[in-house]
Order: sequence, then structure tokens, then C-alpha cells
Amino acid sequence: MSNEIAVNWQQDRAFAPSPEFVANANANDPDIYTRANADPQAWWESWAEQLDWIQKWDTVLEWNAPHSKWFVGGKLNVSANCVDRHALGVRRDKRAIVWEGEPGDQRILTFGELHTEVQKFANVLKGLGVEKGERVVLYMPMIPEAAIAMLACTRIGAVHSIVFGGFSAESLKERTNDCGAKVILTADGYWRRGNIVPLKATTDEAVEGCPTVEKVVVLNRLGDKISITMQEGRDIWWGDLVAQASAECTPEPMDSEDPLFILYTSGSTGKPKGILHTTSGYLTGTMATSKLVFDLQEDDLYWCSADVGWVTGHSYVVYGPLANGATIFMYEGSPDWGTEGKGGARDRFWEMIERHKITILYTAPTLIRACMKWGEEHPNSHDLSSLRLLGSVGEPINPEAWLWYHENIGKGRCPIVDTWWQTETGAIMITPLPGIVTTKPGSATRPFPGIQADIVDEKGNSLPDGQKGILVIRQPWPSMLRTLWGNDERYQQVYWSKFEGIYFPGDGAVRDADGNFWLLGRVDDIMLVAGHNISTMEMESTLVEHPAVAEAAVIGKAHDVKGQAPVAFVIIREHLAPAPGDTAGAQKLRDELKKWVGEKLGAICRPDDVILSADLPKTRSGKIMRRLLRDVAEGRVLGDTTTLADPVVVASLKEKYSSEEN
Ligand code: 6R9
Repeated sequence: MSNEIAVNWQQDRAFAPSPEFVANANANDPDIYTRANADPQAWWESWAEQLDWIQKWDTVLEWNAPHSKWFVGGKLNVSANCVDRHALGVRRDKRAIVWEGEPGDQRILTFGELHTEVQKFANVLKGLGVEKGERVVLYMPMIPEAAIAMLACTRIGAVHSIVFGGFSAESLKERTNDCGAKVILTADGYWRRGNIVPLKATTDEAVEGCPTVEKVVVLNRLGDKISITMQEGRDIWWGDLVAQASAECTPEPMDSEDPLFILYTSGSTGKPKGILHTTSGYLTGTMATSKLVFDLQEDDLYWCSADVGWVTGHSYVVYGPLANGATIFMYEGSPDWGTEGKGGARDRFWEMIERHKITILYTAPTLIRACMKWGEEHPNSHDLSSLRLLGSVGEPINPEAWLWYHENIGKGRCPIVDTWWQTETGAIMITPLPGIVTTKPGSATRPFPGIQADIVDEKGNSLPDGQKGILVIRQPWPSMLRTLWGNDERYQQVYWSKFEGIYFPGDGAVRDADGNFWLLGRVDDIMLVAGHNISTMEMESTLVEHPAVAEAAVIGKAHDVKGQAPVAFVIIREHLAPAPGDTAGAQKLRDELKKWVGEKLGAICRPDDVILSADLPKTRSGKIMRRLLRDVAEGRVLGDTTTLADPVVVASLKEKYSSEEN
């Protein structure tokens, strides 16, 4: 790849942790890195020792690339580690879950109460005939029962597979059939931006085509706000089952390598991949990273805003924090909806942080950029002084968005942990430890202790600092995926065939002279313009540095001479956007942005086209889908749009593209 170093990852702005933060941090000794990396197996073993085991392991790791087994011979139960050991100890009356619904309704569950609910629901599952190793699909809103059901599955050794509640009947059907689930857990519906999302109706449509499904359990979330049909013999009310269930259920002793859950991620092509995680390695990895990366302390109120339908919701809403006995905050709805049905409120997050005194916020760049677009008056009208740590995940965070987050939400006081990882990695892989690492806006900084990340060229040779290349992980780690459900061949081909015995995550990266990693986006998204590798990330970040730009997506479109030509789709901050119909103003802004990029990154990066857009096509977890933007720019029929949050966005961009092309 090209040797050029662009401005964005040469940021000289650096933020060292404050002495006050360092003094109380769970990790504040830099030697932790040296010790962990000198003997990663001993390091992971020291974390596994902090779990409650029914039977201890004999061997830490068996590695027959690309298959790993961790803590071999050990037995334990995930729900016992996330709930029982707290409920039966000093945390019985400590809050485990603080929940708020979109309309403003609230619930609190202590560890003691969670213990009861999990056992009851575990008995419900048993009563439905679910046995160890069998699959249960969850198609649920962000309500405490989602966490209860996950933990109940783990208690009896059932394998859960969560399908995000915003997915279609077709997606639900495909995933349910792929894992062969016996039971689907759902709700009548839930609230989203004041609208009802009719989960049960969608489930009915899906289950028509799901021969393995015997029972559908339906939670009453909306009461008389929705009418649903219950199919005799198949559909049962959640509440009725729980009312009859015993509150005692002994946790099933699970083998370290017994399957814990399957989570489907959409590949850029082909059908979704069923990522399989197993019991002890996953729990060890999520517990360790939660404790050190989020610096969880006994009195924290920790909020990870991800939905449980994504891996972030698995690892950092439920398993990691609860394994540490932390109090988690959960919110059902959208960030621009007020309590009591007040629409258009763009301060809901900040209002809840103030009201609940939330101390840690872990969210995604897409949310931060939306808030930048909406303006700082929203966070500024709230007291955010309870916050002490901020996190980011899901996409590279542009330096400008990082600084906005730091100044407007963290008030310059809270460390930011930009955490790079994947559904496949199970736990955070590259991240600052907030009490040790000096952060730089836009860099995920260092591999977590015990993780051997490197940057290589196409042939797999390590690259020196400052050279853009391909991110790889050289050694196995406990929370790594074990295979793709029912398709080990695809597992080997996707992750292990590019470089023999080395994990290939599919992201580009570069390391700076201080050893910090800068993620450059998916390797498929990196452009080759006139022989130069240009990352979408560096161009997008340069655009976001312009005062008028809140968000940008850059793609390379086929070009006769250059190979690829950069095309930028940008969202303008609302108060600086040209008025509708002001074509001269829009043209001026487009020219200015082209010039801006050309001056900052060099003429080669100057976009051929700049499209001013109200929105960008995103997956439902908020990642920009550049593949579809390439289809738009190259005038192709749009590829698969089923995972889009809002298909209208890309359709209207397609229309706009031809009129604004220049
Ligand atoms: C946790 C999650 C994984 C892909 C990953 C990368 C991108 C996630 C990032 C990041 C740069 C970060 N990604 N976090 N890129 N910096 N902090 O998002 O899992 O949905 O499987 O996506 O997301 O491209 O490969 P998943």
C-alpha cells in the first residue's frame, strides 16, 4: 500500500489521563501491557480465575489453527457468574438494571430480583421442552426481559440467537431457519420514535416459513395499544408462563467450550454469517475488557446505548458488565424522542444522563455525528457532571467528532475510549485503557493487553510504522469466534485463508510512531486513486473538519484514467445548510468542499463529485453502507438493501445523484 501519511492520523493533539482518574483507575500501571504480552495465556488465566467455576480447567489453550479451545475441561455457568454470585453476596439489593421506556416508563431490578426472574424464565424454557444445546431465537425490544431471557437461556444451556427487533420477517425467517430454533421469544411490539413496531405480526409472517419453531412466547409490552392474534397451540403469553414458573432453577454445569450464542452478521455478500461464541472464553474476555476499558467501579451507572440485537449489546450491555456486578442502564427508544410522547426532542440522551446520574456512556460515532448535526445547544442545556468516562464503537470515529464528544459531552474532563472490535472477536481488541493510555482523537490506540495485533502488506509481511496496511491478529484470544454455525468451511475461508494461521478481520489500519493504531475502514472500502491507496476514513475525517460538515461518506467510483475517483456524500450541519432551492449556495458549498479536501490531502484526493445529502444509507446498527453509495455513483442497480435502516434514503440519493453530478 502507499506510503503517504495523511493529516488525520498525524494529530498532535494528545490527551493524557488526569491524575485524579489515574489514582482510582482499575488499570493504572503501564506494566500491565508488558506482563500480559510476555505470557498471554497466564494473563487470560488470571482473568478466568476471577469467575466462579463448577470445575476448574486442565489446559488453558488448545490451538489447532484456526480452531481454538480455551480453559479445556472446565465447567461453569454464565448466568451464575452474571447474577447468582452477586445476588447471593453483598450485591443482593444493588441495582442490576435501570430501565427506561421511550414513553418515559421506568423499571429497576436489583440483582436479587434479577436472580428470581432469570430462574423463573429458565423454568419457563424448560417447561416448553427446550434442552441443553437447543436454539432459542429472541426477537425482542430493549426491555429488561431481553436480558432476563438471554441469561435464562445460559442457565439451562440453551443457545440464544438474537435477531434485532428492527429486522424484517424475511431476515427473522432466514436466521431462525439457519440455526433451527425451537422457540421464538418476542413481544407484541415496542415504541420507536413514537411509533409502534409490530414485532408479533412480523414474527407471525416469519414463522409461517420456519418448520423447526414449535412455540412463540409473547411478552405484553403495549397492552391495548396494539391488537395481535395468538395462534392456538403455538403462541403463549410470557406473563402466563412466568406466573406459573418456580423461582428455583439450578444452573446447568456447562463445558467451557459449549456453545453460548449464535449472532448473525451480514457479510457484504452472501447470506448472513452465524458467528458462534462459546462459554468460558467469551465470558472471560468480556469480563476483563469491561472492567479495564470502562473502569467499572462499584457505584457506577453504566450505559451502553447499543441494542441487544448487536454484539455490543451482548458483550457490553449484558454479559461483561453483569459479570462484574455493575449496574446497567437500558433505554428502549430513539435519541430524538422526549418522555411522555414529546416528539422532536433532541436531548433525550442528555436529559436521561442528567436525571439518572449516569456515569459512563458507551455509544456509536453515528449518534455523535447526529448530535453534531443537531447542534450543541441540546447537550449544553443539561448537567452532565455525573459522567466520568465516554466510549465509542462501531465505526472509525472522525477526529472532529471525537473532539466534539470530548468537549460537549465530556466537558474536557472524561477520558474517551475508542474501542475497535467485531462480532467475531467477541470482546474489545484495540482500545485505550483510560487510566494509562494517552489518547489521540481518531485513534483506537493500542491492542488490549494480551492481544497481538499487527499491520501487514498483501503478502502478510509486517509493515513499519506509518505505512497503511491490513490489520491482523497473530495469536488466538479467549473470546474469538469458534466457527460459523453449520459452515466451518466458510469460517476458514473468510477469516483464515488470506494469511495462513493469522486472523484477518477485514479492516485497514496504520500505526503511528507512538505505537497507536488508526483504523482506516473496511479494506473493501479503501480506494485506489491513480495508484494511491486512499482510505475512506481519512477523506471523511477531512470533510468533517470543515465547519459546515456533520457527516461524510466517501467512495471510489470507477474512472477510466484514475482507476477510481473519489465521490463524497456529505451531511451539512443544520444551521449552515443552504436553503432548499438555493442552487447557487449549494454549488458554492460543493466547490468549497472539493477545494478543502484538495488543499488538505493533496490534489489526488479532490473529490470528483460532492453530493449534499440529508441522510446517508446506514445499516440498522448505524454503519455507513458505502457499497450502496458505489452503486449510486456508478449508476448500477442497487445491491441488497435489506439490512438498511431506511431504504428511502438511498433511493432518494440515487435520484439526487444524477441532478447534482458535476
Ligand atoms: C463491535 C462492532 C465490526 C466492524 C469492524 C470495523 C468497524 C467497529 C470500530 C470500527 C473503527 C472502531 N468498527 N468499531 N472501526 N474503529 N472503534 O461494531 O461489531 O458490528 O461486527 O462490526 O465495525 O470495520 O470490522 P460489528
